[in-house]
This record gives sequence, C-alpha cells and structure tokens, in this order.
Amino acid sequence: MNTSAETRASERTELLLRGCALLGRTDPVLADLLDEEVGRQTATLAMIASASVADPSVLAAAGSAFSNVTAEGYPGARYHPGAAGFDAIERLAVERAKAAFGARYANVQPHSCSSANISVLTALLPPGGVLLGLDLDSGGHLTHGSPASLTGRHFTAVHYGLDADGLIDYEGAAELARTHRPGVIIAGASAYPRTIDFARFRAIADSVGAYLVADISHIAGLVVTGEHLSPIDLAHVTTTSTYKQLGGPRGGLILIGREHDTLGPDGRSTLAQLMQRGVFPRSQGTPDPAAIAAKARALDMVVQPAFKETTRRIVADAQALAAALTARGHRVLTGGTDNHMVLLEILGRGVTGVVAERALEECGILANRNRIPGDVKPPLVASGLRLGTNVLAQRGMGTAEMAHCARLLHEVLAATTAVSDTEYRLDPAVRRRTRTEVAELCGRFPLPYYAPTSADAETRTGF
Ligand code: DSN
Repeated sequence: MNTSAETRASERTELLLRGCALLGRTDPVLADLLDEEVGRQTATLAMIASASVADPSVLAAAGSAFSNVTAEGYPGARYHPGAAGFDAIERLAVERAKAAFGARYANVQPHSCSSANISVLTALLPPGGVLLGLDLDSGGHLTHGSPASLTGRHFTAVHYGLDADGLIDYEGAAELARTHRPGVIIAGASAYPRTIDFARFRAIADSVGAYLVADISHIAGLVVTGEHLSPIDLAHVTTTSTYKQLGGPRGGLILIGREHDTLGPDGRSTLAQLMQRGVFPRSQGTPDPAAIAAKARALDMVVQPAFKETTRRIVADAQALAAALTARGHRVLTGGTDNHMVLLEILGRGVTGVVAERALEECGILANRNRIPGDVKPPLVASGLRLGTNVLAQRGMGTAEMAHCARLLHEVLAATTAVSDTEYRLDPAVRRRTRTEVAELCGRFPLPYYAPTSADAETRTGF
C-alpha cells in the first residue's frame, strides 16, 4: 500500500470505529442488540441451509460511505452526479461476478434473488404469460410462481413436482411444458438435496420454445467451484442470491453465459439488454452501492482456493450428516444429498417441523421447519426439517464433527415430546447437556475472524 492508500484506509477504518463508538454512546439500546447478535452467532450451531457467514471484510464494505450515494442507472449512464466512485465499484463487481461464474453478462443491482427473479420474469414474459416452475411443497421458491407471490398472481403459473423417489419429475415437467407451452421454465429450488440436471431442463425448454431461467441461489457457491454443474451456458438466464452460499451481503445477481446476445421475446433486444432494463427502471429504482461493494468483496473471495476447499467440505459434511442421521433411524428424503442440504421427514417421529425447530433452538442448534412433498401440515407447522452445512464447513468442521452434530440432533429430537402441533416438552437435562456441547464445539471451531483471538482460523478461511 502506498502512503495515500494507507491514509485513505485509515480514514475509512477511523470512520467505522467512530461509528461504533458513537453508536455505543448515543444509542446503547441498539448497540446492545447489535453486540448480542455477534455473540449469538458465534455461540450457535447454525444449520440454516439458506445461510452463510459473511467475512468481516464483507461487513466492512457493506458499512461503507457508499451507503450515502444515490445514483440510478448504470455505470457511465447515471441519473445523478457524484457517482464516479460508485461506477468503479459497480464495474468491479460486474467483472468479478462474470469471472466467478464464467458469465458474459452480469447485473449486480438486484436487492435480492426474489427481486432478480421478478426482474427476469417481467423481462421475458408478458402479464399473464405462462411460467413453469417447481412446486413450493416439492422444494420450489415463492418467486417460482407460488400463488402467495406476485409471480403467481401476475403470471399464469404451472408447477412440476417430484417423482416417487423424491427426485425432480423431468418427464412430468416435459409433459406440462407440452400442454401449457410456457414462455419461461424455472429450474432451481429452495429445498432439494440432489443435483439439478440443467441440460435436461434446457432440452425441455427448447422443445417448446421457452426461455430457461436457472435460480441457483442455494448452490451458487458449489457452482462457482465446480462442485455442482454450472447452468451458466445452459440456461438463457441465471439468478442467484449473494448471501446463501457466497458469503456475501443480502442481494442478488443476474447472470448470462453464451446466450447474452440472443434476442429476447421482442425480437429486437438482446437478453442482456432486456435484463438491464428489467432491473432498472422496470422493477427497481436506486441500487444499493454499499451492498454492491460488499458483493464485489465476496465475489473476489469465492474464487480463492480456500473457498474451493470450503465448498468441498460443505458437500462432504452434508453427506456425512445424512449418513449419520440415517444410521440413527431418521428418514432422510431422497436417501442422502449431493449438495449442502439434508431434508428430514420429522412428523413420523411424533413431532412437527416447528416443534423440532423450537426444541433445537432451545439447545443452540438452528435448523428450519420445511414443508415436504404431500405435507399434511400448514407451512408454519410443516412436517419436515431442513439442515444445511454451509456455516459448519465455514467453521472448519469436517466429517468427524458431523457424527457429533448428528448425535446432538438425534438426542434433542428423542428428548422432545409433542403436546400439540406447536407445543412440546423437552427434557431439561438434555437441553443443558446439549447447550454445553454446542458451546464447546463452537469454541473449538470459531467463525473465521469473528473472534479476535481465533488465530488458528487464519489457516482455514474460505470466506
Ligand atoms: N428462500 C428462503 C430459504 O430458502 O430459506 C430464504 O432465503
């Protein structure tokens, strides 16, 4: 770093430190809540499949003075002055997104993957146009045409599901495509533990002249490192969130590979041009420059060798966790996993998903209830439990620790007695013992860089 870069870095650091000090002095209530959250996260065994932990450098970028910049439009074509610095940040984030995913086009402005999906769908479909996506109860996402979402109300949504083995019913999807002639097919899931065959989806889309949109929010990290086959050149458009597996801030991306200059449905604009307009001005106004800076930081981290190691561990850990739970008599949907996710049918053990979730949380373990195919319980109750290994792998836990985690999960569930769909009794001795073991495990595998003394974390970063 030269002297002027050092001065700027120290100004930025001083600003963050002054902000923290001011917050503590002038708003202790809020400061306490923020402090408690760091403590909670460091001491909790998070198995939320849609979560990862952002490196503190990502948090620092997200908390930068770029938060003060208002600039609609795109680099070099803004609707406000004062955006030269933001232009450079956005160009950097776009280049890093393209490099990480091997894409030819990237839009880094979506505030989330839900916003990205809405932008893409409104760019490719007319109001009322037909959309074919995975059913929510089969593991799909709200923005894949659920009636509860704008995407299910504004478009005509048709849904494919799973076969008897719990795998995506590609034949059924092809049949639905022939019958309903969708303009867009979405391949992607929020609760699906197996590899998604994007090539097969592309063949289905081509057979009916539909655009294929791949939503890789849950598996984006695995796609970057090749642990899951990439849809970038198979789909017409790919979307992802940046926080689920990329260790980034809240946000989304739109990516296009070889189809970037393919003409869209209007026959005049390329897909890349349609996506640019689909985000701004059609579905979003001002982008969030600080979040885009944080995306740039995360996108640089995911191309480092340490992240490749982390994603290998994510998959190996999930497979070990699934095997250990199966050995303890749990019903793992599809019999295992190819990604970071393990889905359990839990109602058969006499407790609902929400009861399992709450009992585990009391013990310091986070996993969320999830509806499963044929679920007889409402979404807030659910019959399944979804586990994920992103954060465990970020902590550096390996397959040996997964046997330990499986035992903890099993013991808590075995000590939980349902009183109703939402109420339960948990053996206090098991609660105490599990909390102690969770604290010990979290202490041995700290969140990298979150604890000032975790020097050994330096050797096993990944985010
Ligand atoms: N889509 C939700 C999930 O999968 O948990 C939130 O990110």
